Amino acid sequence: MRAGLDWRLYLVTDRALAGDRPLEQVVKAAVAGGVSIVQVREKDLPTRDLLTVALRVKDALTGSRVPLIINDRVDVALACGADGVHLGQQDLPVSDARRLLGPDAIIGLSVEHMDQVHIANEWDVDYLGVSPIFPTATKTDTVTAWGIEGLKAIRRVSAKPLIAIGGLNRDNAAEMIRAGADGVAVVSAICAAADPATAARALRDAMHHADTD
Ligand code: TZP
Ligand code: MG
Repeated sequence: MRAGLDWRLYLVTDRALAGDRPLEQVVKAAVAGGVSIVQVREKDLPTRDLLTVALRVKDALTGSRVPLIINDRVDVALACGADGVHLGQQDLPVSDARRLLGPDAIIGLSVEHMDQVHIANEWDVDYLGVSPIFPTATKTDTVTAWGIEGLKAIRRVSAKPLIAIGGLNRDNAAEMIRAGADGVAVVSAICAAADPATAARALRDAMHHADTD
């Protein structure tokens, strides 16, 4: 559990969407634009290659104070010295991840059903990934989308930081904050953007207006 984190703009990587640009370059630009957390999520890579990518991204984050999270893989998080891990419902249980990574690690958990939200209230998990808010072409093996009403319903029963994910961009990010999200996670809105720094800044600005509306 880590205090004082900025949850607001959470980048999830997809090097295929980054095209021929090195992922580290996209990550650096995104951080310059205001991304506050980075998750390495490269589902198709063998372990060794995933570790290499994670180490490169970690390098790109040096000096930024932006935490590095690894999707699914506690072993890779340990091997690269990441700040934490993001778990799905089929990954290692939160309690095992916590035991392996220690009390200071950031542990996130995807929630797809309301019963999972209630159970997570009892767990030592730092944030919930509300997955997905909207259907998205970036991840198609998702369950029923929560929508805005689903996000509001989760906010009513959970005190955990909530990170909304799925189909989010500069046009709907503010609505997530108004519905109770602490932050917004994006893949394509930044990784596929021609200018990731500008894309991140636009997301950040959009959410800033949500606070002051
Ligand atoms: N988990 C739920 S939806 C999603 C993940 C990793 C993909 C979100 O991608 P995009 O491009 O931001 O809609
Ligand atoms: Mg997962």
